Amino acid sequence: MPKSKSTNSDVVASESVLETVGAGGETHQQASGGSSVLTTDQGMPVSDNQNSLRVGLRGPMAMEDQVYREKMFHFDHERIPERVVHARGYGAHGFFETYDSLADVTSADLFQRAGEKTPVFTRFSTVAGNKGSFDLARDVRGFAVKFYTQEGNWDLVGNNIPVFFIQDPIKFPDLVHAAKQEPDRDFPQAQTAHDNFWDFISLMPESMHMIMWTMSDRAIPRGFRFMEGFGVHTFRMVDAEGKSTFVKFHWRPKLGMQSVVWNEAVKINGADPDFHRRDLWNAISKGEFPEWELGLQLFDEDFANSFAFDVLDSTKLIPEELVPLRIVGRLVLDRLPDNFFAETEQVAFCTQNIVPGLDFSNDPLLQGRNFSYLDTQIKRLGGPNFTHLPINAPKCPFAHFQQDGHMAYHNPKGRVNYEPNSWTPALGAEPGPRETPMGFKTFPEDASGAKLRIRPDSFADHYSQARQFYLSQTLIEQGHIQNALIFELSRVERPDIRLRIVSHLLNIDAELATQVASGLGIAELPAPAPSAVAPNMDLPLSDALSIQKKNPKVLTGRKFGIFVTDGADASLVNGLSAAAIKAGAAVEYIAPVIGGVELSDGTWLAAQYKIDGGPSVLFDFVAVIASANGAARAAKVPAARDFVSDAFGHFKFLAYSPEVKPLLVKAGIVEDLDEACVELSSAKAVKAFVEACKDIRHWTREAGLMEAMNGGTP
Ligand code: HDE
Repeated sequence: MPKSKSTNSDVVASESVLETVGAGGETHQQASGGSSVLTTDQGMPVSDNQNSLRVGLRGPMAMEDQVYREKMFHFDHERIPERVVHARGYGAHGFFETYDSLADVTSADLFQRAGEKTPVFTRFSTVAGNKGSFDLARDVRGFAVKFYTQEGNWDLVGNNIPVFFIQDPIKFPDLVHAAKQEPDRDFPQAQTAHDNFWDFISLMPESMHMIMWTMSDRAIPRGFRFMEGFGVHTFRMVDAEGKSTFVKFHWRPKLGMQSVVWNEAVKINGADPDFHRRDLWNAISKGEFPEWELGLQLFDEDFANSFAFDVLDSTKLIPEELVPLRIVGRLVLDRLPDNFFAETEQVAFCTQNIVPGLDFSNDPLLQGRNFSYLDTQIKRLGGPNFTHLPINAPKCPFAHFQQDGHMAYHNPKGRVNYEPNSWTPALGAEPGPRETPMGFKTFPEDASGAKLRIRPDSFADHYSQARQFYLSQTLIEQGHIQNALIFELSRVERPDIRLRIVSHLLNIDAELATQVASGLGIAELPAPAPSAVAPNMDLPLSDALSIQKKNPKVLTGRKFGIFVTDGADASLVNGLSAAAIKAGAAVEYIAPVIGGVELSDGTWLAAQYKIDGGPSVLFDFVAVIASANGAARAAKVPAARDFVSDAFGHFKFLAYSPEVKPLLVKAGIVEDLDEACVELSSAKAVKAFVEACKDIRHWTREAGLMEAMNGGTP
């Protein structure tokens, strides 16, 4: 049966919009703005966006259909290459506010005036996974900040871990190849638990310090808002007189650090693969702007020479106890991008982007990065003009003679495109910009020596700081590192690789190596790996390296999940919710059906989640408040049972109304309930429960569990 031709009368030309297009030189108004007329890229109004042009009712398509061809051509080219590493990321705009003038150490314009606000764009990322991977991979997180200063863009392209895997940039492609999917099978995605990664690591002892960090809870953060950030390398600050001071950059989250536990991470990835980006989006949308303070470790050449490790070696850090942080300002993220692709995807961070008053050090990784980032942006963004994109363009005045290339958006005006030149307005042309003595000057460091492919002896100690990090953790955190290593290595097929890793662990801590070996069923410990220099077994411990020791004990930014059923005690629900909100937390409700529930006093409570879609892994603390009937029914529902048993298994604080006991019985936890599982029998109990939640997790429960499993040491 021939089909009848449908017409499109939905899109009606609006004259007022047509007038706007073309006004003020704006020729690219998008059709997305309210009632605009839909046009082609060329600005031609489109009469039918539902049907392509055909010959007759059932005949072939006419290739003449330029509207179809343009639309499909554009669609076919929508993707740009994703980043080789850090492909999955999420960004936000904000500002950096300088607390006090830093003129004593740097002439950098953004640090001169107390209260000065510099606009920034920040992008957080995972490293190994592809763009569509999940957020809670065990991985390093990128923490890249573009400061749009009055003297040009400064990109501080850091991570949430202060050290790195390798010492020489020539190893970076090998590291990344080994970490990403194996090339024949293209899996596993976004995880290092596979042979190639651990094979490479086992042959690169310099990575051992970083491995301690990536196996720690730092690699499974609760959200971007709960992470520290680090510039990693030693940089220089240079003052107006040309005096140089070495500097390491640290970001400190106002909410404190928090991580999830591994089993939780695995489940979050299923329940909400966008857990981190959603958290950032929600926080900024609600006006709860995430904030970090910038801390500097400042030191001079004398300190650098006296320090036991080379400050140019990115596998080492300087403990805060040795060089305390000078807090110099705050970063506030207060605006979401208008468009993910235009901003977050197209932002091009380059470590080479620094400003007068800052300089590089000779850290080989930093020097190597300075080539790689520019190079990668040309590939990703298709040419040298990526600074013409608004997200990458400086926000200060700029003038240069760069011209042409793909997509040149603002070539210099006028006759003169070279320098020096002798043009003047009297001769008929503007001479264009000139260099200034105030411009960027490289610190005139002495540099001489033979050209060598060599690693200095000062880079040779690969284990001492790994040991320092491991021993500085709480026993619980040490247990997490052991378990992470056991898990990762249990996914490695080749026993010789597992053994090689254990041989390195023996140089870090005998107990760590023994626990991991036993978790892997290795009956006989291998010999310790040969070590270029004997590790220092006595480095002082550093509390600053532990997440748990730094718990700020606040509920701000945390999320309470309250599972309610019809008939739930209204005063209990309202009292708990009010106490949690007063303490700074957000409250969300989970119910048997998404519509919500009728509470005991007849009021209606809307729910944000149906129980199957709102597992307890999405919340920091949980409560179940149910009627007797509701609890009995919930006890039959696997998702409701998981809600409480997972919360318990993830060492969360758990509160419940007295009627909920049958659910706890069915969930198999009733006999194990401890002081962090609180029956809400009174208003006092509610208050005490909310107060106790400030511990964030009840680690004692985990200690007991470990003791039961190990028959001794946690
Ligand atoms: Fe990167 N890194 N990296 N990296 N890196 C990239 O640049 C590279 C390193 C970091 O949100 C790439 O734009 C080399 C350390 C972040 O857009 C690439 C070496 C640190 C981001 C690249 C390193 C980082 C990147 C891929 C060893 C912490 C994401 C896409 C010498 C201090 C930035 C891109 C964003 C991205 C190269 C090591 C952080 C290929 C060669 C150390 C946060 O250029």
